[in-house]
Amino acid sequence: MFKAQKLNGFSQVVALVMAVALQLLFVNGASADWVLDNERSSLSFTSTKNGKITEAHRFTGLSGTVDKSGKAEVSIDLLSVATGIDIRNERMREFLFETNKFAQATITASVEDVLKKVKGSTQVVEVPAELSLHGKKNPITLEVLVTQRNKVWVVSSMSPVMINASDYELAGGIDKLRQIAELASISQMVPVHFVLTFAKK
Ligand code: UQ8
Repeated sequence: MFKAQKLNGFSQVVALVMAVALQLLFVNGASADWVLDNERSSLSFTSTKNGKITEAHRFTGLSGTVDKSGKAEVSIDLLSVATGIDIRNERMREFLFETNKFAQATITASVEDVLKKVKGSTQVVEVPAELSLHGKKNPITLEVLVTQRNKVWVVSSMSPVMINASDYELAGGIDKLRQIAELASISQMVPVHFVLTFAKK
């Protein structure tokens, strides 16, 4: 009697584990049909100081997914900021992005119509999206060139996405960087460019 009960209990645990595993498989399968390939993607931005010195920078840590229902999400690891000067990277993490509080920026969009329209072709489309950065969330419009071929989606900016630092409470951080570097000015308008590759999972 005791033995049978113990076996039943064990079987129940096995059944539960299998059910959870199956559910995880289903949920993952449904939520990530295409996964961002960081090696074949890039996201860069420029800064302009003293009204005349423009420099290009990038984030090296990108991740993201697009599922069949068209839910797209891209995360930017703000710790991965790469300006070519280590001390500047550190200052941007600490005083601008405040990565101890806001380690990532995320972009979300519904691209169901784009997936249908572009399948097997290359087209320019406008994608309404939402950018969450430094604790602030704002709508943005992305004008992108989208190509779908051989189980891969490539999405690139046709025109730069213009970010106004004050929309994300980053104006104070930029001023702090300006003071530390003893500069007369740093532009608050920041153009962002990207090329993203999503590969079939
Ligand atoms: C299938 C389908 C269609 C899918 C679509 C999927 C989808 C939804 C895709 C999403 C696409 C996507 C990823 C879009 C991107 C959207 C955007 C806009 C993301 C935002 C990215 C971001 C976080 C950008 C940064 C923003 C920002 C406000 C940056 C500020 C930059 C500035 C102004 C930096 C100042 C640098 C500077 C001049 C510092 C001064 C300085 C210092 C401090 C220093 O220490 C130093 O060294 C000693 C210097 O050098 C001498 C300095 O110059």
